[in-house]
Amino acid sequence: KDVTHKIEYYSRFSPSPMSIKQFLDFGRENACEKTSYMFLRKELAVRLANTMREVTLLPASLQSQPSIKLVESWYSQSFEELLEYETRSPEDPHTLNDFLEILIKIRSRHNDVVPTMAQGVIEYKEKFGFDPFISSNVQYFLDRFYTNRISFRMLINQHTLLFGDTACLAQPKHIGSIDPACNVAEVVRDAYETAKMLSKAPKKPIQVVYVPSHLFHMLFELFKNSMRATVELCENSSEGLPPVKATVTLGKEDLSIKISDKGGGVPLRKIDRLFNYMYSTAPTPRLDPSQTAVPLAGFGYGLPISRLYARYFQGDLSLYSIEGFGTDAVIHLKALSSESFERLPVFNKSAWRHYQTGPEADDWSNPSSDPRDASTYKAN
Ligand code: W6P
Repeated sequence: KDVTHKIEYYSRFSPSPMSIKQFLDFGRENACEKTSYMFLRKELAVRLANTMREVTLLPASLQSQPSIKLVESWYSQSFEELLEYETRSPEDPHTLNDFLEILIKIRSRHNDVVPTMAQGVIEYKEKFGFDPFISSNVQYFLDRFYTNRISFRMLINQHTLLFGDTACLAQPKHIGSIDPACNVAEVVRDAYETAKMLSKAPKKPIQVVYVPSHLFHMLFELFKNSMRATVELCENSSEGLPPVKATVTLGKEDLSIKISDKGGGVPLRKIDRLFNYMYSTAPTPRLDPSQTAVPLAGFGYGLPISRLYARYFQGDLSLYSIEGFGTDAVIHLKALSSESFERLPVFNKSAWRHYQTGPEADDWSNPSSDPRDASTYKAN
């Protein structure tokens, strides 16, 4: 009952929030273990007591679940252990080391608080079912309870990392658990790689019998085009560039590679021109000798020749563009080497005819022709 009185006493103090800057400034030069001890023995008790009082406000049907009771007992035990330091002087030669040890013990006692609370909620639901009123109480309570736990562990971690034996061993540039120059992209990559390892989908590499230099030629061309479109669309935008994404898929017949950009796309009418040798050479300012540097992508012969590489072994290269949005470029290759015969030009009658007649006469209506009004037609 003395403990209950102490919980009441400490719960009347409000927790003192610390800024990251304060954590940093305190931990940086000549961090004082005694100061940290004096602050923590009170602050940790205050934060524990505040949350323990809140547990007592939960509906009895929840509080009485065995797992919730178990968590409560951990909190009481830790609170009592902290109280032993109320009167211990920081000058006592054992105080600081004992305190360090008890913090580590408390931290590991509370390791499984989250799954155990979750178990308590399961126990409640098994007995009483789902109740929206209780659910909103639980939501409110657990948000606050877990926030308290995060803060409690933050304080313990700072103290143990700054003043423990293995201090400044792991990350010399860190201040406790704080990295003053936390590289966000690095953490993103690390999290991605770790998640990928965990979800061990049997991702064996997609393989094919092919000529890598041909594949590189096509992909390099498509990436250059996508990047140019993206950069040109977004050069005056304050936001970052939308990513160019690549998808590789192996089916029974085809190995397909899609390169997607959000570079604004090309109107359908102009897509054929991208593969047209004459069209794509026309406006190049060749007379300027100072322009020796190769442009990123000039829509030169890159695309038509890339398509030839794809078709050479019975594949293809297609563009699917959405004007105002972006472009998907797809390379289709034969998945089976037994299907990827060379596709070769043959000189024959059909070829000969191509040089005689030129483009095929159009047998579809043309919107720009004169309207074939009956009266005018007769007059001509
Ligand atoms: C574009 C134009 C283009 C050609 C080829 C590949 C991708 C893209 N994106 O905007």
